[in-house]
Amino acid sequence: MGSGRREIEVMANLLSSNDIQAEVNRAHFRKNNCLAINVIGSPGAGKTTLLEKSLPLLKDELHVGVIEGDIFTSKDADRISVHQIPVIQINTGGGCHLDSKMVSKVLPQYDWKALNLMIIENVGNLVCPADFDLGEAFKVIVLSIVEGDDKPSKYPVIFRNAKAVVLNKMDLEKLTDVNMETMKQDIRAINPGIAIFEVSCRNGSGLKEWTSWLTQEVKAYQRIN
Ligand SMILES: Nc1nc2c(ncn2[C@@H]2O[C@H](COP(=O)(O)OP(=O)(O)OP(=O)(O)O)[C@@H](O)[C@H]2O)c(=O)[nH]1
Ligand SMILES: [Mg+2]
Repeated sequence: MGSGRREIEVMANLLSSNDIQAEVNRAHFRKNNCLAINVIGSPGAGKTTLLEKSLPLLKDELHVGVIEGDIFTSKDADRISVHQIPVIQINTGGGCHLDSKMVSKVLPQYDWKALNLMIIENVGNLVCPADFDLGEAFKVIVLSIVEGDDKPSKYPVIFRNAKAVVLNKMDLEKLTDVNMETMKQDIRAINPGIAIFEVSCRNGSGLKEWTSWLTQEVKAYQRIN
């Protein structure tokens, strides 16, 4: 009982120190007029692929930087660097999520005058990253439809806290028993205002809608900033 209480206190302190640094990061993004988004999803949902496919569509109007979060390896940063944009890999060395201090350490390495969108790909995980504010303007979920239509109701916290969800791998719909209406209804029951995009990174469907929405979000952020 006693040790249980101590564990709860430790977790609360960890979160509050994370929140303090997150506000510092948020002020940094605001000062530099750069919209920062925190992209969250299970391992293999297609987060890096979505970035790879979105960057060519975003590049005409926006100047994009990327922070890649992974437990080990720089594989995702290597994939993004092909697009000739600034990208830094953070390895958590075992941690299942990025935190605001890890993000703050890499911020000085970017040329902020040259950026208006910072995309942070979190460690593949649909649970832990939901609790850690990085200082982003908002969270985006990438959920591959093959994970199953029950996932939004089983993992509601992240859906409650996100501004948009990309339902990826739509090209595989016919090969699965996923019920798209159930999935979307469950998402809207958790978060009625969330923007939902049905995308296939494989055949390109839905990518234009997603990137146009994101471009508008950057413009809206810069207007009110
Ligand atoms: N069929 C299909 N496969 C896809 C699609 N998007 C991504 N994939 C594949 O899914 C696999 C995982 O994609 P990644 O982009 O590496 O996934 P991720 O979410 O970044 O994974 P982690 O960074 O390890 O968490 C790759 O083999 C992709 O080619 C899609 O729309 N359709
Ligand atoms: Mg990835």
